Amino acid sequence: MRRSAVAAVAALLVVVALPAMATDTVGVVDPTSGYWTLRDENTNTKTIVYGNPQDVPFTGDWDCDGVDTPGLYRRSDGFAYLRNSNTTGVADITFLFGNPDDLPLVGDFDGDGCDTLSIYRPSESRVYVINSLGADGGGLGAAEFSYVFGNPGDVAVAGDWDGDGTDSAGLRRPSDGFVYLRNSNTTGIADMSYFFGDPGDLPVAGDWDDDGADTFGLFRPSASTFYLKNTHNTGVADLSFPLGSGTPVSGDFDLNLPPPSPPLALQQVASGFDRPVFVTAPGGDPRLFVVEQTGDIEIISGGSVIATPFLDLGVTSGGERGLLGLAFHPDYASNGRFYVNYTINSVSRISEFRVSSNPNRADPASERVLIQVTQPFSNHNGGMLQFDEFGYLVIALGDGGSGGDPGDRAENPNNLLGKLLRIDVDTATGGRQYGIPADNPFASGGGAPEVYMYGLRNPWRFDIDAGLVYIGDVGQAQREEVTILPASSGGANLGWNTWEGSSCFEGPCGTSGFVFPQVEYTHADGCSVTGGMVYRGIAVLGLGGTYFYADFCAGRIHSLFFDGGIVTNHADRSAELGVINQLSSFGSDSSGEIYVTSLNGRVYRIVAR
Ligand SMILES: [Ca+2]
Ligand SMILES: [Ca+2]
Ligand SMILES: [Ca+2]
Ligand SMILES: [Ca+2]
Repeated sequence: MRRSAVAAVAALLVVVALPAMATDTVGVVDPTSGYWTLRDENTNTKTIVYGNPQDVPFTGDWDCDGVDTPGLYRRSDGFAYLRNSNTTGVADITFLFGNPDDLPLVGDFDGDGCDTLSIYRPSESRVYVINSLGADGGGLGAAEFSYVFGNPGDVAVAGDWDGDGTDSAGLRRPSDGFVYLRNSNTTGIADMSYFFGDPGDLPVAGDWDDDGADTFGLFRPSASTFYLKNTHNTGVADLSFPLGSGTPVSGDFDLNLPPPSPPLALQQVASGFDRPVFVTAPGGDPRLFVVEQTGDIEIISGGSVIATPFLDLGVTSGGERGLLGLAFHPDYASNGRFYVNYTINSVSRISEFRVSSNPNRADPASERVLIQVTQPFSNHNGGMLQFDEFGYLVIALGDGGSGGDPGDRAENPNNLLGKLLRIDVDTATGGRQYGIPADNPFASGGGAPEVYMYGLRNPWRFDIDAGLVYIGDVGQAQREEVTILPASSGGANLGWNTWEGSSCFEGPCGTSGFVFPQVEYTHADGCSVTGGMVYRGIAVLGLGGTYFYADFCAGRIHSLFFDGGIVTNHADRSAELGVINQLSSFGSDSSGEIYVTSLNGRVYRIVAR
């Protein structure tokens, strides 16, 4: 948002190339969760967690290094909390701030290249300029001077409207949708004013086009959309884009993100399936196996569907019941064994089958039931199956259903419901049809030995990739979530039904001992998360390591990158991939290419545009 005085002078004098001045971008802060989603010049985003619910967020360059970072004003204790890096963490500087009703006004009012935290006091329509930060642990210094600008109800932001290297106040007047800008920090009328946006829009300021002068932008909460303008006059925005929901912030965040994803498209592979819920393939096998909720596994081979199903399994189907998951043994090519997760009558069954002498037909009589769990209600049956990097089968089971987990099964480590389980299908020990991996968290007591992770509501889909587990857990009525955690964190408690995402569901809601999601969204943006997969194919250059997920109701596919514990490049891909009706699942073939299934019978593949 700010530009140093040195750079401003240099721009006038120097004819050789200047160092590139970074363009300002925007972010949104979710007031209920403290998640900050910051966007870079390439439209990639990074999510960090900072602050408490209801903190007033802002950004500024507190340490004069050219990078804007978060700050918070916490009304409950009157303190400002400033942080010097765009990462999850605690404040670097903390001091008491103003009066309870004061609003933070961040800017470089003396042109020294450092932002400070000044005050706009709405009750007086007065700007109090303070050109130094409060000492850590102390109070904010006295105002150096103040000036009157605006009317009661105006919302103030600071910016360098005339590009002279010094910030001054700008106002957005919600009552009439006008912007009022002042170029000097003195009492007086606006130097410029113009109409921009709708009454409820929230202002940000920044140098969006890198010309050295700040201009206004607006965030429209009703549309979760930014409208950025490069000139000080009435007219349409130069740039608009959606970016989550919450409170807008702006600045040069220098996020250093991975390169943007290549543009994608969705290509239909086949249609006419009966409620397809998954696709997968054995390692090295060119065929694609399509799981139908109604009990068949179909094969797409050489571009066409083989007439007779691979397996026609008797299941109890409908709603959230049926044939829900399929995983081929890592040694399928030699042992012909595969595993299914399905419901029949009122039980969930994890069973092994074998292929017959015909490679396109399973032997329906080969079933070996490994696990059978009674389902107290028809919904929340989980469904996913996947072998991990150690050759153990990981199994998703929901909390048993109804609403709110009435039996508190998910948090009970002795109950198999509301869990990821992890078993060894190649051995049979302790009177079971399978073995227990020695490093399972409760292998030697404290809970059921099969339990791998718990506190899950309905983990319909997960993916294990490169030492990480990506779990999409379907929420109750408020929040959908994706949690990404190391595969080595067996015993992790994902919170349900104490927490629904980062929202307290059944208190007391302490935070200790719980793992919280990296991604969550409310039912304003969907109804049921469809956990996805990490791209490991070769057909789309530059897409490797990208995780895709979606929402069943919204039909929008999102992608993100997870590295070093941080979510970046989190993006809504619906402009490229469209909106997919009843998006039931993601899946992959043996080459790592990613597919999408819809209950309407179609199977799509994600391809380069
Ligand atoms: Ca800085
Ligand atoms: Ca300054
Ligand atoms: Ca100025
Ligand atoms: Ca500009």
